[in-house]
Amino acid sequence: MNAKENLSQGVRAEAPVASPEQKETWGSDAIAAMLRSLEIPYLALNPGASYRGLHDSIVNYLGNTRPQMLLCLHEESAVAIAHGYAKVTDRMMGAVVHSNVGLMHASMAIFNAWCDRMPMLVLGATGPWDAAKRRPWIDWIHTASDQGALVRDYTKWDNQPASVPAAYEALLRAAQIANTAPRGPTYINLDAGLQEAKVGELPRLPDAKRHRPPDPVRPGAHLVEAAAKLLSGAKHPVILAGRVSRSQAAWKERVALAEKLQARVFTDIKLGAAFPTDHPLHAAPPATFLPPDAAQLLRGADVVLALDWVDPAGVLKQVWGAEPVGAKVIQVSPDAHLHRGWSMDYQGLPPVDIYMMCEPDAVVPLLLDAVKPRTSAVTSKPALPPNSTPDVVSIRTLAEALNAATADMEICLTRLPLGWNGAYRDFRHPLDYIGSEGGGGVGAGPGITVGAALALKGSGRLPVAIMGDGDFLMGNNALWTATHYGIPCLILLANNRSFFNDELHQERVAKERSRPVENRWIGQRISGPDIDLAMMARAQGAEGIGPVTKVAELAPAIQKGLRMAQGGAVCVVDVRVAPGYDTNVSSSGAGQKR
Ligand SMILES: Cc1ncc(C[n+]2csc(CCOP(=O)(O)OP(=O)(O)O)c2C)c(N)n1
Ligand SMILES: [Mg+2]
Repeated sequence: MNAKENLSQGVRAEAPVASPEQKETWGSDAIAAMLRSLEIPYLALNPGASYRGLHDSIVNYLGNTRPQMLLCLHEESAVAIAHGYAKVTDRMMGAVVHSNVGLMHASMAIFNAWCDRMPMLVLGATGPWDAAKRRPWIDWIHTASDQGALVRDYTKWDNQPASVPAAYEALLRAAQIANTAPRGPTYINLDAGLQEAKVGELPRLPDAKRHRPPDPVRPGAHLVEAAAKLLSGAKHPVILAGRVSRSQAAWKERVALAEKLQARVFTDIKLGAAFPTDHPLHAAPPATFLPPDAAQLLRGADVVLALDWVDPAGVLKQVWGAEPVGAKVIQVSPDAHLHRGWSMDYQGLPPVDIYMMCEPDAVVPLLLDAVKPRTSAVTSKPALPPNSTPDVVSIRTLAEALNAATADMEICLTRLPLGWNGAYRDFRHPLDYIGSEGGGGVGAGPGITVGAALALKGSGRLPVAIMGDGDFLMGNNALWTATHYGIPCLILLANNRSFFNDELHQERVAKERSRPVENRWIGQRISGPDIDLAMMARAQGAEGIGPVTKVAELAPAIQKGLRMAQGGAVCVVDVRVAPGYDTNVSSSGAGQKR
């Protein structure tokens, strides 16, 4: 499917009655017109008086279309929805949040999008900057000097324009910067005074086409040549396939490059699918941390091509420890363009022999042309051992039931729980899986799922999330936005009734200190009472199935959920899984946390 074409599919509209013809326009009308010129398809928002001017302009000046508003019950959902939308389409939509308080609610989701390098336009507002125009009390508490400072360390750019022409330019620049790799959120703070000022005739709009993001940067020919030489002469080349687009053409080029080089390919469960996991060259199931056998395999590499891998230094350290890295490293990543001082999400500094500060999608075709084919017999990889407890409802039995039920269906996994083992299901298409939230902020799952489902609506590919109960409980009010606007999706809850990841941490600490491991559940378990998660879904107009407690109930429940979602419903299945992980989600050693 082409998610870009899907914009025309639309979602349920909230159509305003027509406004009378008016000569007069207001500042916020001009801002709304600029948003339309920028082809922002949707604005996910939670309302507030600080942007009542813009709100009116979207409804009454633009007729609530292009962009269309999507009402959200929490700012964190609004931003997570924009995040999920970008993950599927590689395109930006908007989120609007109210003054300082809305921005505070939004901040974790903005951080997630930042770490995930996903573009979005976050619009905010402030009580009139002109103190003489402020209403008593409320406009004062909702006005902050330098509001952008709240999110400056995890946005690419922010601005508070003081006039309509300045707002035009700010929006153009924000869109251009957000959509230039490495992509990320930008924030524009719209002064209530500016929004509500009469501006007479609409000030002439600049031509958005003349402010588009630049073409992808290509590496110098000498770098391509040098990299191709290294790769072609390698005995054991390895590709670390990291942040890449959802383009199917780029996917095919990566496969062709790996095949031409007979290179082993690693992928990362934190990121969207980057390479077919059932391909003989795919080295090991995608994981949060490299499993020991995969690290062993990587140790045999003499040339490593890192395609915007999230943490190349970390992986190399895992493999070579304190020794010098034994392979030549070709780094393909524009990421350092946004490395700054506050957040360490830039990870360790990898040793690099050839550095192309470009996006993988721009480099892979050049390398594909330049490398010489290698022949090499690739050994087969170990299969997952059979499920030793098929009679227990676990994440694995859930995965097996889902796989059986979707054998002939195109689905998009929009969320995976922490305990997921990358071998549970193969990815064969860039939209088979869109990756994690990026910033480790729990609660992103529901919003990202709804945003992804918005982008996938009408595409024939069904959004399916498998989600922890903790993640669901923190962000589940995003469901209402999905039911309200008719955005179908299926959420399967891997409900272990616990913030279980952290039970494991308490267990590690207890062992380290020779204290009772039995106490690991205290302050972690979400039971007594058990929360009826299916009812939380039904309360928001979604279908709620479960709790499913027996293996025999699992397949019918999943089939029913799939049918309902295919029929247009938002459906949640509460699957009570046994606590336990089949994968390493915390790396090793003391001081590790997630
Ligand atoms: C906003 C936020 N709060 C707390 C954490 C710490 N944390 C990491 S995983 C986790 C548990 C998530 O629970 P759930 O989604 O049910 O998955 P489970 O651990 O049970 O597999 C918590 C609380 C976090 N990463 N983000
Ligand atoms: Mg849990």
